[in-house]
Amino acid sequence: MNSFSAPKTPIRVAVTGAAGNIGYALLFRIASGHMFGADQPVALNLIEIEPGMAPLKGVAMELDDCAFPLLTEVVQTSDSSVGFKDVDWALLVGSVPRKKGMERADLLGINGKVFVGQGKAINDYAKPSVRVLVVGNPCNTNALIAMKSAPAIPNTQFFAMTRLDENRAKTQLAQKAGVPVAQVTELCVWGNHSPTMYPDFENAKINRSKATSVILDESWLRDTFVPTVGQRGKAIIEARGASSAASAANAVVDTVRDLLQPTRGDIHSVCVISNGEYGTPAGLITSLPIKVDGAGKWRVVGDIKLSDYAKTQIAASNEELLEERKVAFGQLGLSI
Ligand code: NAX
Repeated sequence: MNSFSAPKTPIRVAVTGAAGNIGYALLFRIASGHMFGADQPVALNLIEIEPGMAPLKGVAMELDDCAFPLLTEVVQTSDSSVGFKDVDWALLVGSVPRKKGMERADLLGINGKVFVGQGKAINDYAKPSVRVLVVGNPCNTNALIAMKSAPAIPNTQFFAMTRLDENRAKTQLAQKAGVPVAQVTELCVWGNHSPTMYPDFENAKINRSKATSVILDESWLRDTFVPTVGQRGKAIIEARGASSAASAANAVVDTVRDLLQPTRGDIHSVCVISNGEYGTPAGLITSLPIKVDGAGKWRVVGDIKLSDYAKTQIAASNEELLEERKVAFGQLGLSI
């Protein structure tokens, strides 16, 4: 007897900033099945601003030339109403970088406008079940602005990325302890994706034991590890002459994949809407420890014990997010 299974419907993924550095490292991994699985077809909606359309054409040609069996369609557009049409996922990677002479407040306002527009387009054209992951910086506040601009989409479907920070932190601990990185688990990065983020080494595990019982040098943990993780992006720029791209794209793949499958034996750092968990200000999109259940629903892990030191670090990072929100919302005329 023959058994036939119907071909799966493609997952449609919008990627903004698709011709940029992260886009170039990300698209090929989505199209080859690393994000959604080896039997899941995907369609890509690549979104760029006008100056990015010519290089985007080249990227699309390279996607063609890979002959990916899972890739069913590639849309190239600078029109958000086309780019976000019927998408299941919106990966918002593109944003305007800070230029010489630009104040932080200017950057928040400029990017804020972009994310208002993209949020509205997602609201109007994407599937109601769309999930939105913001990578473009300042990613927490950009995600919050997109969420506010998309009232028809549940707040729980908006995320910003701190997985790169989690991955960086895990490797730092693994190298210090001299163990393979897979042995480092339960390491949550809390707060803002900025140098103020707090990688919680006190609750992290190394080979299922407390990391602090394996790495006994507390001053290294506080004074070297924490700032090294916070400043890693800067260190990459100094070494490479360009910002993290492949590792950022890898973290996008990790984030989406781990939001789609039940979490086993670990927790993950994702910036999600806060309901006041662990004293974080409700209504912010801030990095929290999450797990996904068998039905694909995420929740904030509720039983983590934070020391006074950790609480102070997390509060300072969230204070920065409150300030970002105040400045950006003020400029955009959004209400909290
Ligand atoms: P690039 O400057 O290489 O690429 C950005 C691309 O976005 C460009 O092609 C540009 O034309 C496009 N773009 C700008 N505005 C757009 C808009 N309104 N709509 C669509 N496309 C638009 O930057 P890249 O290295 O790819 O980094 C992208 C963003 O990721 C930056 O904001 C960067 O700061 C941020 N990062 C975030 C990380 C995180 O962990 N959350 C880590 C890596 C990275 O620093």
